[in-house]
Amino acid sequence: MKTIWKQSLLAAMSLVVPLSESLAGTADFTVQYQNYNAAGPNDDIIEAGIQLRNNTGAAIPLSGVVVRYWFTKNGATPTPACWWWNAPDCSAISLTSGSVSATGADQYVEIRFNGAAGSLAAGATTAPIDLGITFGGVAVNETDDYSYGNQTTAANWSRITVHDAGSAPTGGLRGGTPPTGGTTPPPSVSAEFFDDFTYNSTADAAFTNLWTVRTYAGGPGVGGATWSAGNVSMVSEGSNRLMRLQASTNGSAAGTSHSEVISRAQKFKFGTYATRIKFRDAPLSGPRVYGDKYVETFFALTPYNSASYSEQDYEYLPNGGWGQGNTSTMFLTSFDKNKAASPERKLSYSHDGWHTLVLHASPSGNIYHIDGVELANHTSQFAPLINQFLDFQMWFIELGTTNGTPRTYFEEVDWVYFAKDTYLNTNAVNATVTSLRNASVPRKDTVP
Ligand SMILES: [Ca+2]
Ligand SMILES: [Ca+2]
Ligand SMILES: [Ca+2]
Repeated sequence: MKTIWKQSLLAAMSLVVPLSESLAGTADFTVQYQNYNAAGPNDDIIEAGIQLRNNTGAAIPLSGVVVRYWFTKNGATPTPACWWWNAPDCSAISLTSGSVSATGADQYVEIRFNGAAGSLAAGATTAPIDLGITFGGVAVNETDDYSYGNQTTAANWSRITVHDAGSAPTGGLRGGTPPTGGTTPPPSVSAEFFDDFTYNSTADAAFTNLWTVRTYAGGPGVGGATWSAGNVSMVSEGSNRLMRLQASTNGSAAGTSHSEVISRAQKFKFGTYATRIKFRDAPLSGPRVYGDKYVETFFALTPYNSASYSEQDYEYLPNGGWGQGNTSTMFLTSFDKNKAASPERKLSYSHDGWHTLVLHASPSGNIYHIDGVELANHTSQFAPLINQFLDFQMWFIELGTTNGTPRTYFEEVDWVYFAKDTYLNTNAVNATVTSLRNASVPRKDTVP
């Protein structure tokens, strides 16, 4: 997803806005609303016609934003549905519900868009989305709902709001005014793992207590390559510390080294897996040789020979590979117990730079997010069956063998986080990391 940056604001805000917050405009969108059920404010149906207008000068991918409708459920159980949309249709929309504590709202329904919804052109307005919320035959009061209005033709309406995808309920504002007067209950995390990689070096006992740097030979990747402990280091970026993984080659297998950092503990199964990671397209040193097909990764997996195998991968190939030519490609892949791969999901564009990866692994499957946007959803066939390791790797699929100049590629990791049996969105993960840092917690492990 490309965020629509406001360059003038970016310079002014970059010193004060946490990375997790949207730097896009809070008035990028105007919502237009009409009440399709205005005649029934006390029945068991809410039916809203919702349109989004793009106020900016650039097209905005709808998959990068969500719409929230705020209401009180009056003790009933709401069920949201997209009843009608003609651009393209309801299959491009999914709906979720969430709880809040605010004036006029104890619930919201979130409209999400997938890639089929496309982009909304500068100045354009979507066709009306017919949002239905039913209450199982229980009559509820709509007039106490924050987003309620009784107009029967479309009019600008600030009480239905637009936010960055993945944002906290009232966060990441892109249009409208969310309700106030209460706080959003954060999901309560019973057990968590966090490492800010604040170490002096990989020799620190605190590091080696949690992580193993691989030195044994073998797959994946180029046969004959070594896995070098020297390819993992701790570096500074301002006052922040990062873990750096490198992979080097001179075009020959004997001159090739990989790197891997894997958690000592195999205890991560269902929950939120997250990391802030800097993928790099350019080498740390030497030439960028497109014949070098290499992988920058974050993933979770069981021992390879387990009968209850599972693996969930973020695999970024800056120089392409695996049939992608030289095109920078991110693969999001899960493997089941028979090592069968999930349907191919690839993102054919550069991921150079910082990204926040959030994976939800649950009994119903694995959902992959990058920077708050859901980008892959693999079914229960691929859910973990047993506890897994956390893992970072850099390795070559194949080499540019005609170039003998030594070169080194790299990725850097700011932090890694896991919440057991709890599913935090990207903003909630970022808020959790911020609060751990504010409490001067460089690492934490309460996962049993
Ligand atoms: Ca109604
Ligand atoms: Ca109500
Ligand atoms: Ca860090």
